[in-house]
Amino acid sequence: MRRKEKRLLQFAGLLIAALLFLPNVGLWSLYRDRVFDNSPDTVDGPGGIPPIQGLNHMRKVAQVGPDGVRRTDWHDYAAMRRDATRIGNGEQGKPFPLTETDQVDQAYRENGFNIYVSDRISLNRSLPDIRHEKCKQKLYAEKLPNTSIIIPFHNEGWSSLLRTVHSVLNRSPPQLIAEVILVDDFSDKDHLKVALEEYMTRMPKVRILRTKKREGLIRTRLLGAAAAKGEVITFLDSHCEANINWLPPLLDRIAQNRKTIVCPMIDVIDHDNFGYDTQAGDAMRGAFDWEMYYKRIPIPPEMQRDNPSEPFESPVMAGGLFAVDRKWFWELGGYDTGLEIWGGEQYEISFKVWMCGGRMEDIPCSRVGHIYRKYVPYKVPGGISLAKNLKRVAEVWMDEYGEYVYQRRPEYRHLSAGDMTLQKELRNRLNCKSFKWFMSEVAWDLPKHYPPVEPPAAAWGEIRNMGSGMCMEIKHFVSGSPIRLENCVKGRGEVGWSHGQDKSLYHPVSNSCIDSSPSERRVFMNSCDPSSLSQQWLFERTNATVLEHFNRGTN
Ligand code: LR7
Ligand code: MN
Repeated sequence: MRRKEKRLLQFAGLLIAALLFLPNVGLWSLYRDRVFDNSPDTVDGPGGIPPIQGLNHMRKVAQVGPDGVRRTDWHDYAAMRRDATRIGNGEQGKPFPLTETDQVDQAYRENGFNIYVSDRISLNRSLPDIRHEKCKQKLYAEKLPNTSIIIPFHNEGWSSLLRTVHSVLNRSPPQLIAEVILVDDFSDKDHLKVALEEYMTRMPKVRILRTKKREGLIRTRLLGAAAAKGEVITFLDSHCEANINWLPPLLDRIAQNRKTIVCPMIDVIDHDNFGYDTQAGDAMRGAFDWEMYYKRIPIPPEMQRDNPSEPFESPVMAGGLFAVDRKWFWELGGYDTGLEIWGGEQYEISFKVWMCGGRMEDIPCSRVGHIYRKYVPYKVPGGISLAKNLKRVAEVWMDEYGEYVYQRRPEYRHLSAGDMTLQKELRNRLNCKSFKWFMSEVAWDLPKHYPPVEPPAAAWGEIRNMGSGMCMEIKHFVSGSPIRLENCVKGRGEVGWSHGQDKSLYHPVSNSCIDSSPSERRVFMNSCDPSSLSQQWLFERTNATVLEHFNRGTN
């Protein structure tokens, strides 16, 4: 064969291969249409796929960046065109027109959102592309890690669960999805048994795992993570909808730094009408108040973000939707398995990734909708409290800042939260930084919104030794006086002390304070000097409840 002919043949071969295997053009795209577009209520656009203004010939060419990384346009324009033509209930993320009869209590009872409406919207419904304009131009590394998608569920509605899975498969490059793992947390609803398994036989990438008893969302996620094979694990709630090109921006950040945990923008799917929209204020930092409620705070101007499409650091995640390098997740110890049913795990993973050498970001170009429910529909087994989870997190991670939490939630102080040895060991082993560091370097803007309140921190009266029953008193009412033990006599000036807000141990009668000389290992009385650290004392623990009773004289 002559050289020229050989070239021609090679070229033709390549062309055929491309037609066959490229995700957006060849047979594969037809196959995908067939597999995923068969939900019973699918509404197809009229007669084929007309070109949409601005969506054709948009693919940007791959570029090699200054770092030598080849970046490409990951958009699936064919799918976007198909989506843009869809009309029908809830399409383009539009609210479903509700009549009063649609809003009966029964519709909300089992799921906390209107399941009647959900059932009448296609499992493949289209969503509005509400990303920042700049997101539409962005290129991401050509070589990205693949991911296992892990979706825990407990008694989730049929259409809301399936729409989660459909949206993920419809809107992710297939080569980036290693698998989708549905983890059933001991649901008792019929539709989640055989029917679900049968349905999923048509989706070869979907696996179903089940817990053997009700574990709660934290250990359920762990079960999925332990079975995952992807390089990255991506957690989603069981009532989500992934939006256009949501996945590459997440994986790209992990590819750049495997210790970065990334969260998409979480959009709101209305629990009444299923309209799709941003959260109020859209991009914000994740934070908490001192009662440990999750809060969102505005991105401070000091962060100088001139490009709102760029990732930004967030102190705390919302909890349910994030991607993490699989090995890094396990290096961080996964989650504390002592966390029960619901809540607290978002703080645990956030504090520990920041304090133990990683970081966390929100990614404006990645958007996923979540149904924010009207109320929690499922039962929480008796004896289980969110308080215990929060206390574990505070005890292991929050150091002296735990005190602020106990100030606001005195009932946590003496709550027993189980054994935390393993968690504390992990923190030591990973050589994690202090919570003070976290507050000053990561969540530095949080106190402006939720100022921690210094404990009214006080104890006063006699200081009685529990062995001898005797009291601490000063020998002379003069500076330099030693401190000694003497029988306690109520009202005798020598034995009255107060441990004030300023952390001094004050003796009001002599108007002097306990001072210390660390070099001589000696304590003695001295005139009070509020600026002197040698006069400040901190109880390891104080009991706000007891103090409060004492203050009010209720004992
Ligand atoms: O016992 C349970 N077993 C489970 O498997 C209880 C729940 N689950 C599943 C459930 O089906 C769902 O898929 O776990 C997932 C999360 O439970 P939800 O949807 O009841 O939680 P939520 O959306 O009310 O609450 C948020 O905070 C939780 C705290 O533990 C979790 O981190 C959720 O994932 C989290 N959701 C989000 O971050 C989405 C944005 C909402 C916010 C803020
Ligand atoms: Mn949820």
